Parts: sequence; structure tokens; C-alpha cells
Amino acid sequence: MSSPPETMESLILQLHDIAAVKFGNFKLKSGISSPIYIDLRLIVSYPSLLRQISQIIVSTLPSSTQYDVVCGVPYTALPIATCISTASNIPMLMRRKEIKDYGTAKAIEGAFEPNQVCLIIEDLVTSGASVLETAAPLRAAGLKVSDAVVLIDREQGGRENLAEKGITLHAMVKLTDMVRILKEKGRVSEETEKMVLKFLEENRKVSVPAVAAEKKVKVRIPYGERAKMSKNLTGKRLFEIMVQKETNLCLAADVGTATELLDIADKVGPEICMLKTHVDIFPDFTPDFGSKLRSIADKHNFLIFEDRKFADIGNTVTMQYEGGIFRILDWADIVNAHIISGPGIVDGLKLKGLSRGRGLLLLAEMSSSGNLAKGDYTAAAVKIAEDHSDFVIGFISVNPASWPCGPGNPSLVHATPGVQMVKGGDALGQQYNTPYSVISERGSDIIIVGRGIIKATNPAEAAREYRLQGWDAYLENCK
Ligand code: S5P
Repeated sequence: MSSPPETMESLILQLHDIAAVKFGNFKLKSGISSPIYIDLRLIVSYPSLLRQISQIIVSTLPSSTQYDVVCGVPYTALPIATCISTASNIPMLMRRKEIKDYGTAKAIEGAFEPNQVCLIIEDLVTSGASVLETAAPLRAAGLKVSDAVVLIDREQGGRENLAEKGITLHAMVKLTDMVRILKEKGRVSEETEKMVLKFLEENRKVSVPAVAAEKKVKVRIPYGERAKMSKNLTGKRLFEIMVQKETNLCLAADVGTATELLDIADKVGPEICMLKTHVDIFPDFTPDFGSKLRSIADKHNFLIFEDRKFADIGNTVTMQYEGGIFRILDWADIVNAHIISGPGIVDGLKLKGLSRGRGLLLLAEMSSSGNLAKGDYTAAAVKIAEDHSDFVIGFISVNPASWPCGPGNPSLVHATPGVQMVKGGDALGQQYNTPYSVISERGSDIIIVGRGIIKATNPAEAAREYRLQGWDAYLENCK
């Protein structure tokens, strides 16, 4: 159902009256100069116009479009979504742009059930990046997103980019139609119209995400080739699994009990290349834990990484690795170590692990605020890894692209914790970056996600969304 042409015309003229649409020479966020500028933030000052927009925008949807909840892309579309929600009595959700003080899956505010369908509402679409930024946490929370409705489509690739991600774009008005109407009504000259049309023609395709594109890591050697370079069997297998399963996702399975861990490992197994444990947090640990987890890992083809963070002298860590009640060496493919005690720790762990085909990650950086792993410390980790590349398979790192040597030796892998769908942190110093930022901008290889998945209503669904995000970001760098 679409609205009568005169309603649409009147709305476009009103937008021009309040200077929400301007003509001139404007520098856009992406750096390019545009002869047209649209600022729809102004509409909050014109309640009657806001009401009209909210009514018309919904009427552009085909009557077959079903949805249970609506969510506006922050911030400009929030008032539009609110009006639609109150007028049509359909509940609304809000997406946080940042997570503050807690690390649960609270990227989405409001009440909802998994598998409910959420309609995304946006004011203006160029590449579609901001709609996708909102769709990702909604999907990770278990909601279905198949349609987005927008006030103005700039016709610069947004429709196609969204379609690629399974979202149909419905636009109240296309930019070319808007300019044509303004010309017909004597608001702009023919010359201006031509200039705008020429600009749109020359900027037909703005890729996603247009702004971040220049920040991404320039060239990435595909994981498959790096598998061949790795000198360690486990390092090699990790890269191979990533390619076979098209995943660079590691689950940080910090659940309350061993029973819960085995349960989530089986559910999330198909989505991950690696599962990270903290075995010492389980009150119900039993000696057969390792073999049970091993058989799930074999079933779903992922590696087991015990996040033991060894930190002692070489001699002590040999015993901690092999002995005690946990017997980590028997079941964990990968462990990690701080290098605070010097290279002897690697020698100690290698003594036990190398002949069993195990691998080691060194903590070169940490995700928590105020941590001391930076500068010379990080450089020392790189040097120790190079000297032991038969056993060290890579690093726990946060921003390898910013290191003086860059991500460095391609046979070594980078795994990054502190990942959620939106930036933010928890109350105890954890800091989060998005999958795209970690893989594409920061040059890491693996996203380690804990609470973003385990606290989600449907962890398997959330893991799938993280996998897709992480993998897309990797492919983006391979182009
Ligand atoms: O610097 C680090 C290193 C690690 S291994 N920061 C981290 O957060 N980790 C681990 O990653 C941490 O122990 C936890 O298991 C996981 C992050 O979990 P989340 O719930 O914050 O995603």
C-alpha cells in the first residue's frame, strides 16, 4: 500500500521548508563532496511533520510484510520508530550504540521473544552500513530481521548491500524522485537537479562500511595458505579448520558448570574453530571431563584451548601443565602463557607439549583497561614466539595491526578477546570491540567471544551471527 502522490509531495516540500534537504557543496563523512545534504535530525522540532512521516513510512510497506516489533537505527530514526510503535501499538526495541558497565547481551533493550520478527526503521540509507550495524545485534539476540523501511534511499548501493544480507529495503522516497519533485515545484533549478543526478550516477555504489574501508588491514594472506606455513601441527590444524568450517570464531565458554560447558559445546560446536575453557571454575569437574569434551570437539571439528594463562618459571609450569587434578596436557590442544617470567616458561611448556603435538599462544596484549602488556612487553612476546615457532602458534592480541612490526609472521595466529556486537565494557575493566573492528581494522585472525554468546537467549543462533560477522570481515580483507 503506498500513499497518494500529493501526500508525498507535500511531505517533501515540508522537508525542504525546514531545511532538512539542502543544496550546495557539502563534504560528507566519507570525504566526498556532495551537492545535496540531508539532515533529518531536524524533524523532532516539527511534531506534525514527524507524525506524518511516521504514518507514511509504514504505508510504504507491502501489506504482506509481517513484524512483531520495530527497532529504530540510533539516533535519528528513534523518534520515528517511537511514533510508529505508539500509533500502531507494536512494541519497540532499542539498540544500544555502546554497552556500559556490563558485558551481558544487553545490546538490545526491551522485551522480546526469540524468533520474533523485527522491522528496522531508518531515516536515510546510503550504503546500508548503519542498518546492518543494527541488524547484527538484533539477530545475535535471536530476532529475525528481513525488512527495513527507510524515509529516503540515496540509491547508492544500500538496497543491494542489504539484499546480500537477507534484508529487503523499502523506501518511502528515492533521492532522484525527491529532487525531481523539488524541481517540478520550482524549489530547485534544472541545473541543480542535473548536478545531483550526475553526482548520484558517479557515486552509484558505496561499499559497506564506507568509512571504515580505508582503516582495514591492507592485504591478508588467506588462512589456507598460512596453514601451509605453520611449523606446528596444532597451528596448522587450526588454520585448516577455519577454512573448512568458514569460521574464525572461538567461544569463551565461561559457564557455571562442566555439565553446562559440555552442553553448550555441543550446541555451538558447528559454528566455531576453537572452544576456550577455564577449567578451574567448575565445581563439578571430574577426571573424565577432558575425554567428554574431546569427543564433542572431534564430532564438530574444533580445537580445545584451555585459557590457563601460565605465568611461573619453566620448571613449575611443566608440573602445572601435566599434573594436578586437571591434567590439562591430556585434553587441551592449546594453552596460553604470560611471558612475565621470560622465555623459560615456553621451554618448560614445550618440554611437555611439543611431543604431544600441542600448541601455545603467548599473551602479547590484553583486553582489560589499564593492563601493562604493551610496547616493549608486546615486542618481547613477538621475539619469544619467533624463537619458538615450532611450539608457539600465535598470540592473544588486541590490535596487532598497530604493532611496529604489524601482525608479523603469517604462520602465527592472532586471537582477540573482548568482542561483542557493540563497543563498550563491563564493570570490571573488560573492553569490547566489534568483530569487524577486531578482524578487519585491527588485523586479528580469531574473535574470542564469551558473554556475547553464552548470555544470549539462543547461544547457537548468536554464535552463528558472530561467525558470519567475523568471516565477512576476513573476506573483506582478502579482496
Ligand atoms: O586479555 C584477555 C585475555 C583473555 S584470554 N582478555 C580476556 O577477556 N580473555 C578471556 O576472554 C577472559 O578470560 C574470558 O574468558 C574471555 C572474554 O570473555 P567475555 O565474556 O568478556 O567475552
